[in-house]
Order: sequence, then C-alpha cells, then structure tokens
Amino acid sequence: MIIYIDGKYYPEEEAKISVFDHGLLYGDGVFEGIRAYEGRVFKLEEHLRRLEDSAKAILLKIPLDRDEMRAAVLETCKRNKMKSGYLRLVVTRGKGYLGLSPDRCKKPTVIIIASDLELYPEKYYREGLRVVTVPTWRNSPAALDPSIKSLNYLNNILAKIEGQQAGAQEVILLNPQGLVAECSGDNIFFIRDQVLVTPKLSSGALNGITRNTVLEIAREAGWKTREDDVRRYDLFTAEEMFLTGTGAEVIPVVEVDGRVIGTGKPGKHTTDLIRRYHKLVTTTGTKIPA
Ligand code: PXG
Repeated sequence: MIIYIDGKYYPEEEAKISVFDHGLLYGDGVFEGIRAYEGRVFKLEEHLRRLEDSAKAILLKIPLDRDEMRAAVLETCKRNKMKSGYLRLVVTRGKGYLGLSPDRCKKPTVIIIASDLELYPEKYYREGLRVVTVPTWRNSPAALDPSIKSLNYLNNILAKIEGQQAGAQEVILLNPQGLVAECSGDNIFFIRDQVLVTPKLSSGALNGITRNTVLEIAREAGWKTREDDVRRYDLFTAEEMFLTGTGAEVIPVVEVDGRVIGTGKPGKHTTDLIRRYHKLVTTTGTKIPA
C-alpha cells in the first residue's frame, strides 16, 4: 500500500506523522471517505468540495487547491493500482506543540490512503439491519456542527459502542431537541405514503453525498421527496426504511427499537433504489489514469 503524505508517496510501514500533530493530539482536522468503483472515483468533486467546506469551517487552510488535491487523489489511486476501493483524505492542523492553540502549527498535514472497506457483511443487504436509538445525542450545532466532517468522531464512536452493547448494527442519534438526526456514519431515510423522507440537515445530519445522490435518483424515478423534522414515531410507523453512506451505500433497515419496519424484510422500493444506486456508481465517476 502506497500512502500520500504532504506531497510524497510512502510504503505503509514508512507512512508516519509526528506525535505532535494536532490531528492526533486534539482531533483538530477534517477528513473525507470516498469510494472508487471499477476504475472510477465516485462523486470526487462533491467530496473535495465538502472537504474544503469542512476545512473552511474550522479555519484550516488546505495547502493544495482543488486541482492539486484531485491530482494527488488520482495519483494515489494509480500508484496503488486501485480499481475498486476506499479512499481516506485527511487534513490535520499539522505538527505543533502540547497546548491546543493551533497558532504554532505551521503547516497542515495532508494524508491520502487508498485501501478497502467493508462496513456491513453482505447478509445485512439481503436481510436488513436492526438499529436502536442510543442515549448519546448528536453534537449540537452550537457546540460542533455535524456538517463539519471533522476528526472529532467521539460523539459517533460513543453512540456506536452503545449500539454494539445493545446488539444493534447501527444506531440512531437524536438531536438535543429529540428529533432524529442521523446514524453514527450514515444518513437515514424512510418511505411513507409514496413519499421518501429524510431528516433536514438542520436536524444535525452530515450533508451526505450518498444522501444527495439518493434524493436525486429517487426524484428521477418519479418519487416525491421531503427533508423534514423526523421523530422516532415516524420511523416506527414507516413502510420502508434504509440508511445511506459512502461505505454502507444503501442498506435496508427492518427493525428500530424493537419495532418491525414494514414487513420485516427489505422493502421493494428500497431494493429498487439499491439497484439504481449500484448502476450509477459503476457507470459514472472520475476515471483513474492508467
Ligand atoms: N453521517 C456521518 C456522521 C458520516 O460520517 C455519513 C453520514 C454519510 O455521508 P456520505 O457522504 O458518505 O454519504 C457519514 C459518512 C467509516 C466511514 O469509516 C464512514 C462514513 C463514510 C465512509 C466510511 O465508518 N461516513
């Protein structure tokens, strides 16, 4: 595995950063998770833009512009002979000192990893996930805006652990108002009365690239879509439900907090959306140079 760090390419064993990097010391940085399918990077521009937005929001200046970052990503794919896989872009505040003030971090650290990722075993795509709501709330936008894809994932990780302790595969996080925000690493959708609904971004969800893709696909397929306030009750009484994320793609949910969703099997519209999503990811995207 060949890893990009600050303009150079290293074998995995030599790919190292300082213990004084504020990404490690304070979670001070931003990241993106991107997928490649059959020689193309899916939604690369959207991911690069979100990375820029996250960096802007934390006053971090990425030392590469869009063209340079795109070129570095594609070159990393090329050097790894990547066809299908997972890309992790990380930009940290950089090497500094003990003390959280970022002003002594002279240069942000940029890392690009090309690897693979399996978030859920295959059987859950066929049978659907069981999810639970956890006590940990999604971060309040007044504390750390969930739209920022920062290296601070403790909120999500604690929620994930609570879900694992309850034997669930994914978890629902509520916002401080008690409305459904999102999962630990996925956005939430449900279908009721011919309308596809997902929580509004202002409820505390990441502006998911897969979320936007699925909204687009659904509209093209003639679906009515709505971004709304969503309560747990809306999920319990949904006809179908699924989650979206770069890693998970589109994955059905068949149980929420002990309530069976629909028939208890992945719904037919969900299955149709999964099919359409797969078609899109394998036929579009930025070509990896040979
Ligand atoms: N919410 C959160 C909190 C996320 O981290 C999503 C929603 C879905 O967004 P996208 O843009 O991917 O549709 C994410 C993304 C991992 C992993 O390592 C997590 C994500 C993506 C890829 C890998 O667990 N989360």
